[in-house]
Amino acid sequence: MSILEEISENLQRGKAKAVQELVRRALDEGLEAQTILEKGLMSGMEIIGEKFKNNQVFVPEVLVAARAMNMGTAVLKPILVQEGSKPIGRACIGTVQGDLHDIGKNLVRMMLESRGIEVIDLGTDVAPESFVATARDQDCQLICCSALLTTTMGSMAEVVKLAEEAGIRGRVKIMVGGAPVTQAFCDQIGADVYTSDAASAADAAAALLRAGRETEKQGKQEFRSPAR
Ligand code: B1M
Repeated sequence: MSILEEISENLQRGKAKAVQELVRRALDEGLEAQTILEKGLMSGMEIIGEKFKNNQVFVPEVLVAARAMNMGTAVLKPILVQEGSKPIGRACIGTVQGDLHDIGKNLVRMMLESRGIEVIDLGTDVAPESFVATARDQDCQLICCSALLTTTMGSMAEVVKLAEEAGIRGRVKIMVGGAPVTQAFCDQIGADVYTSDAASAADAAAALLRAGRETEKQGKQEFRSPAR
């Protein structure tokens, strides 16, 4: 069994400590952090997801696997995220109201940070009002909403509506994602950007912040980059 398969296996069995040790060993053996993330940790989580769907495993097993996933990614974080560089912008991120899934949101956060974006993590079960108040009060250029449940994704529409009502829509871009979210849904609720995975979310966020800086240079009032 390869070390990536071992990581996946141990994650599925919820062996958080073993996962952490294996991730460290894989790094020592020279494997790329991104490869360990995708082919070890995420692939294990995908298998658990499939088993959960087919009623082969249940909430407790999924919970311990999720914990192992988060502990494994914690080892990779310092490598994937460049510390100490000047931020290119600021985002707030959270999983929407009623939704407790945080693995995808944590990955998006990590990828944003790896692109030099400062991130305020609001956690899970975040009320639309909190997203908007944070963006307004803490001068965020991006609001990033994650949802994993079809029953909670509607809360993203409320974030867009409240941002409009708060008068910050011109300077804040709203990004949405998560398994049930689609481009069509993003268009329907009037959010700015939908991306299907964490790396694309980081690319899109960096592009938005670059565009904001250009707008600022041209002396326009709208969406601007912070970098101060
Ligand atoms: Co839940 N759960 N869960 N669960 N869970 C799903 C989502 C489900 C699809 C499983 C299934 O039935 N097949 C299903 C949802 C069905 C639906 O609505 N269509 C489901 C359900 C029903 C539930 C409960 C209702 C179960 C119950 O209690 N009976 C319950 C709800 C609790 C709640 O939130 N109120 C529940 C609970 C849980 C656990 C607590 C046990 C656990 C979460 C633990 C945790 O997160 N700390 C859990 C898990 C782990 C899952 C599965 C198995 C895995 C989700 C995951 O972490 N995937 C999931 C099945 C599945 O997805 N196959 C399932 C890995 C992660 C990396 O992917 O989050 O999609 P994901 O993130 C991706 C992209 O979506 C994207 O980037 C990431 C990859 O790069 N992305 C963004 C995410 N956010 C983004 C934001 C962006 C851009 C991209 O821009 C801002």
